[in-house]
Parts: sequence; structure tokens; C-alpha cells
Amino acid sequence: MVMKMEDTSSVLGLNRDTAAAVLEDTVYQATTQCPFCSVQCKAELTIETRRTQDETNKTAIPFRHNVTEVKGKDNKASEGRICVKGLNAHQHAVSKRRLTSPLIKKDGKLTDASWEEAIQFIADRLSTIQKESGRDAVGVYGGGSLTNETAYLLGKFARLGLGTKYIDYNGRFCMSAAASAGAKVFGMDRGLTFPLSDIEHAECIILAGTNIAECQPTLMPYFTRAQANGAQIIVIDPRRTSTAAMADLHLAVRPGMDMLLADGLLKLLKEQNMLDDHFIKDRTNGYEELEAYLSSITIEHITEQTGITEDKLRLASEMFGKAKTAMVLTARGVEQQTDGHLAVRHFINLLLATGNIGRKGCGYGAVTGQGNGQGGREHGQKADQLPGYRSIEDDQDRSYIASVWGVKPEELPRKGVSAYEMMELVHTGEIKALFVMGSNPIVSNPNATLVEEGLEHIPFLAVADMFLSETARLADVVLPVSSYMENTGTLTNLEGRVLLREAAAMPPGECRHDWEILRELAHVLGRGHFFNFNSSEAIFNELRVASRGGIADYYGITYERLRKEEGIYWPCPSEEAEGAGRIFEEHFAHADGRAIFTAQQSEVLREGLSKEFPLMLTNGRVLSHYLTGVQTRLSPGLASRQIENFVEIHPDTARHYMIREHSWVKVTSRYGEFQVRCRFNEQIRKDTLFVPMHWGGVQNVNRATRGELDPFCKMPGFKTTAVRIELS
Ligand SMILES: Nc1nc2c(c(=O)[nH]1)N[C@H]1C(S)=C(S)[C@@H](COP(=O)(O)OP(=O)(O)OC[C@H]3O[C@@H](n4cnc5c(=O)[nH]c(N)nc54)[C@H](O)[C@@H]3O)O[C@H]1N2
Ligand SMILES: Nc1nc2c(c(=O)[nH]1)N[C@H]1C(S)=C(S)[C@@H](COP(=O)(O)OP(=O)(O)OC[C@H]3O[C@@H](n4cnc5c(=O)[nH]c(N)nc54)[C@H](O)[C@@H]3O)O[C@H]1N2
Ligand code: SF4
Ligand SMILES: [Mo]
Repeated sequence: MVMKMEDTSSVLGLNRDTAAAVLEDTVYQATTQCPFCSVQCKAELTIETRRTQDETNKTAIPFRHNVTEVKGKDNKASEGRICVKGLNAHQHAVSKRRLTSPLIKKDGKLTDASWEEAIQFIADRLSTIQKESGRDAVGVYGGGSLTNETAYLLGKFARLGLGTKYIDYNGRFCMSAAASAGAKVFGMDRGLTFPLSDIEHAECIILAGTNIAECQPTLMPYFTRAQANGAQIIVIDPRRTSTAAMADLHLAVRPGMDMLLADGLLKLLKEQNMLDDHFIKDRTNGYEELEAYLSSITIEHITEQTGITEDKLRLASEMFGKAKTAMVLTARGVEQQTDGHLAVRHFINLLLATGNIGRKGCGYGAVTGQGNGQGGREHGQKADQLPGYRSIEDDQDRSYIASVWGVKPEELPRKGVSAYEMMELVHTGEIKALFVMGSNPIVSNPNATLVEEGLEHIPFLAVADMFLSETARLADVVLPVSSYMENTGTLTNLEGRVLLREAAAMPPGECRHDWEILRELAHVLGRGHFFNFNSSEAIFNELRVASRGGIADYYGITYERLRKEEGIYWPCPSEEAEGAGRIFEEHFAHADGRAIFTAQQSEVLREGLSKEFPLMLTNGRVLSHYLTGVQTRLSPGLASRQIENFVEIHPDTARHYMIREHSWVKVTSRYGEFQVRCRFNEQIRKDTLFVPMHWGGVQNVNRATRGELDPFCKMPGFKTTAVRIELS
């Protein structure tokens, strides 16, 4: 029997035993969203269910599902397209490697335990550590895959459940440079200032440090359509990526030199009188300082530092300057630098100076990374943040959130520190217990050896995950969670559009939703009255109120509307409001309505090359894997496309170091080393190596990256580390 979608969603809302009985041995179709990147493509799954006997754990509800077909489903972002990761995403969700029961470490071995035992154990350990060493001895570490509801609840759990100031999340490594730049320049951080449908109306598009072809592949047709309409695309990347391959001009910048490259383009635009004086006068502040700064730098200096010839620089500035509509999009290549915040601001200068924002076919885009990279940065899992993009250091914001939560403002902790700084505090022993939900920090943090050492020695580590990730393996308790297919909640895509993803299947075994875990822990900690939620919708309704009047205002968005309208842009202050795709049409979000130019220079010392470390290591992604690879390495359809890690090296450079293609090499920096397979690429700069980030252990690129942070946003300088390479 094939059940219809409406029937199954009502069944999935039932008590677990009843639902399992109804769904036993059925085939049904349901709609979901890919769990991976920020496009959040909708997909339709055909699911077969069966009940199996689980002899190892009698208490578990043995329930398994299998996905027999995946189809892209029409929606406004991916327009029905789905990429290879989306097509295979279910493979990790149905994997036999899923954790289905809580685990507690006994005599050094993780052993099955009941939920009651596991939750009680965590609550006891956290309470004891807080009694002995103070409330801030406990840290909480979240992630951008979590739904808005879970991210919101995790922030509330840290502040009210545990009363600690230490909470941060993996988005610190992802969105912090662009987010803080948008907040500073525009007064508001929303990934794209335009709807995706505007891209085809742009006449020139700069894609800086963004490899959309591999990282948001279903967006590619927006850019090819723009080209078909006559747009010129400029890609800035040290390698000729698949994205660069479609460009009209590729600028193979020296890693870490983007800020100066943006300045060079602006200097040339100014020399050619291609700026929009009216826009500068009416809508911006700070142009005089910028003008003075531009006069102080020379084109010779810029070409020498960036590695881009003057001819190419002139060509790029002409393409950009002649366009009547233009866009700039940046991603981690520009942003994961110790000057990433300023680099983004210097790119935005280009748009402000030419009046290319707030009109159709124009604007800035920070290409958000994770599935809920946008929503995850709005509702309070950041060290300095309260829901609705409010500030934890602002008295009015504190009073408002305290009133929504029913506490006094003084009861809210102050701001903590960023993700990597929390790891440093773990290493020094100041943070004595860590609760991780939705991240694999020992693979994804820079200077991974320090992080691993810290987590090996921390007195108490609890991890909520679907799998025994590299981090979970070190934990004292591991809690099995539901996957994207099984958990209802909202996620906000890269455009700032809030989408509802409804559960499509029953969680296997004893897996619980992240929010259920937080609710239960809070109960045992005696703080249950703040967490009495029976559904993700109930959490969302509190989030709506908490975000009301804030920058990221979700008040007007309801589950009911989301079911009818597919997706709604924030800000959406009332149930009648539409939510806008294109923002800043009339004014920016600062009190005076103006945007701010940036003339400021980075004061952080650059990672320089030396005789000992003569090459620049950068890193990033490949199409078939996702982040630390925990999910994709367990999906046969994806893992088989790229079975091991590698370093991309120019053949001339390899010859110089007497390295043959496919040999196993060691890459060493001041901070550590890793080993990978060597792969030749004629299209990478000769001074640059590129390594993907999807593997742990000896293949983990982060064993060599450095822990230096951007002073503005605490983004690590992932993308530039001086290294040497040799046969291992
Ligand atoms: N397939 C796949 N897709 C993903 C992800 C994934 O893991 N796999 N992750 C998602 C997430 S969380 C994120 S944050 C995004 C990331 O999306 P992107 O930022 O596009 O991905 P990266 O590969 O990290 O970096 C992009 C490009 O920056 C280049 N680069 C390196 N150093 C520099 C530099 O100094 N300057 C410039 N201009 N470019 C440089 C790299 O060569 C690379 O091609 O992707 C999302 N989508
Ligand atoms: N060298 C280098 N390092 C980088 C980067 C880089 O470009 N270069 N990029 C950085 C960026 S942009 C990012 S976003 C980070 C990502 O870094 P991580 O957060 O460490 O990456 P993930 O692999 O997504 O880890 C997510 C973990 O949570 C689990 N998980 C997935 N969904 C859920 C859920 O709903 N609930 C729970 N409880 N668990 C879940 C997964 O199984 C996995 O173990 O890495 C950063 N590190
Ligand atoms: S990885 Fe991104 S582009 Fe690919 S299907 Fe998933 S959401 Fe869509
Ligand atoms: Mo990311």
C-alpha cells in the first residue's frame, strides 16, 4: 500500500509506538529538504518501512526505513533541482552505523545505556562541576545544521538551563566574517540582499572565494542564465575551480590578498570616473576616508601583492564599471582569513561606490554555508547574542528577552567567547565540561591537535549526534539524535527565506530530537519550567515572540503560513507582512539609513612564506562530501566518489620537490602535519596547495592550520597557512 503524504504526516505526529504500528511494512511518499548546504533543496522521498527485531537492545523500538526513490521537488530556490549530495543524503540517515541508543563510557568503553541513566548522568556531572568550579566551568557548542527551534533552545538552555556564559557554535568558522561585515556596513546581516531571481538581471557578477559549482551546485543555472542574458562573471580564486571554468575572467589571486584586490578594482573604477556620486552622497557615510586611503596605495603594490597583472585588473574594473547592474558574492575563500571581516567590507565598498545595491539585479551576497547557517546565526547560540539577532550586552535587549523568558535581566549571563577560544579554555582547563550538539570540533577547528588534546583530557564531554564522530568517540556520554528526515523544524536558507521541513520518517531505535534532549536535561536540572515544549511548533511560537522587534524578526511567520506559502523572508514583523526578497531599496538598517564605507586596514600580521615553509596551504571542499565528512563518508554513493583526502599541487611545484602524482605526501606547518595523496592540477597557483576538509585523523588538514583569529569576528585564518611538502 502506498500512503499519501498528508496521511503520513499526521501519522508521524502520533505516539511513537502507534505510528510505528501504522507505518509497519508500508510504502509512502513524503517531502523533505536536503540536510546539507544553504540552498535547502526540497526533495520527495519514497520510503519503505519495516520493523526489525533488535536482539541487542530489548528496550529499543526497532524500526527501520529505507528510501527507494529521491526526486527534486519544485521550490523557489532550487527550482526543483537537486545535486548528487541531495540525491544520496538519505544514505546516512538509513545507515546501520546510526546510533540508536544512548552510550555511557564505562571502563573506557562506550556502552549502551537507557535515556534515564544517560540524562541523569549528564545532569549529575554538570551540576557537580558547576558546584565545584562555578557556572562558567561548563561550555555549550552548537551547529548550523540544527533547526531554528533547536538553535534557539540551545541558547536558552545555556543561559537558563545551565546559567553559563560559554556557548558558541561552528558557524563562527563559517559565517562570522561576512555576518559581522554586513552588520557593520548595512546595520543588518542577511546572507543575500537580493532574491535569487535577481541574479539573472545582473550585468556583472564578482564571485570571490566562492566555489558555487561544487558547494551550491543547484544555484549554477542562475548564473548561466545571467550569462545568457549578457552578464560577465569574474571569479576570484587561487585555483581554476569548476566555478572559475564558467567565468568570463578568472583572477588567480594569491591566497589572503583579496582585500587589496578589491581596493585595486575600486581605485581603477575611481580613476575612470565610474563611481556613482549621487549614491555616495545620498546613501553612504565615510567616503572621504576611503578616498584618502585609495590615493595612498599604488597599482604596482597591488599587482605585486595580489599576483594579478595590471591588465587583468583593468579588464575586471571595466567589466564591473560598465555594468548598469552588478553584484558581489563572497564565501569562505575571502572570509576565512584573519582579515576576513575587513576583506568583505572592502568588497562591499565596490557596490556602495557604484550604487549597485537595493536595485533589481544588484547587491551583496554572503553565500551562506550550512543548511541552517542563516537561521543558526540569528537566535542565540552565538557567544554574544540573544534571539532575533539581539545583543547580550545591550540592556534593552537583555530586558526584552528576560521578559519573554520570565526571568530578571540580571539572571542572564553576559557574553562568552568564540568557538576556538572555548577550545583554548578547554585546553587550559578553565572549561571543565562541554556539551556538543551538531558539530565535530576535533576535525573542524583550526590547530586540531590542540583541540584534540583538550577534549581528550576534559573531565566531562557529552555529545549529541547521529554517529560516533571523531569527537563523539572521546565523549563520556553520547546521545543518539534524529536525522533531517525524522525531525520537524524550520531552517532559513541563504536568501533569508524561512522554510518548514516536516518529518518524513520515524526516528530509528531510541533516537530523540535535539529539542527533546534539551527539554529533558533541563527538567532533571530543575529548570524544566522554562522548557515545557511539546512540539517544535511550540518552540517556534516562543521564538517568534523572542525575535519580535529584533533585526531578524520572525514574529509574522507561523507554521500555518509556512505550509501555505512555501517560504517567507525575514524580517516579517506581522502575520500580514509579506517579507522582502530585495532589501535596502530605500535605506540601510542603520539609524540614519546610510551604509558605511570602509577604509580601515588589517593590523594582523600576515602568514608569510619562508625557506622552511615556502608554500601557502589553502583548503575547502569537494562536490561529493560535506564538512567533516561524518555523514558523507558513511554514504556509499558519495564516499565512493572520493574515497580519501588529497592535496592539489601544480606539477611544476611537485617536480621541484621531487613528488610524483598519486604519491602519499606529508604537509607540515608550524602547528602540525597531515598526510594525504598527491594530485596534480595545472590550474592552481604554483605557490599554493589546496586540500579538502572532509577527513579526520592523519588526513585532517586542520592538523596544520593555525589558530590565529580575526580580531573583529574571531574567524580563524583557515585559508592561509605557510607549509612545506615532502614524500611521507
Ligand atoms: N560539496 C560541499 N558543499 C558545501 C559544503 C561542503 O562541505 N561540501 N559546505 C557548505 C558550507 S558549511 C560552506 S561554509 C560552504 C563553503 O563554500 P565555499 O566558500 O565556496 O567553499 P570552499 O571550498 O571552502 O572555498 C571556496 C573557494 O575559495 C578558494 N580560496 C582559498 N583561499 C582563497 C583566498 O585566499 N582567496 C580567494 N578569493 N579564494 C580562496 C578555494 O580555492 C575554493 O575554491 O559550502 C557549503 N556547501
Ligand atoms: N580547514 C578548514 N576547516 C574548516 C572549514 C574550512 O573551509 N577549512 N570550514 C569551516 C566551516 S565553514 C564549517 S561550517 C565547519 C563545520 O564543522 P562541523 O560542525 O564540525 O561539521 P559537521 O561535519 O557538519 O559536523 C556536524 C556533526 O553533527 C552531526 N549532525 C548533523 N546534523 C545534526 C543534527 O541535526 N543534530 C545533531 N545533534 N547532530 C547533527 C553530524 O553527524 C556531524 O557529526 O568547519 C569549519 N572548518
Ligand atoms: S547539497 Fe545543497 S545544492 Fe545539493 S541538494 Fe543539498 S541543499 Fe541542494
Ligand atoms: Mo560553513
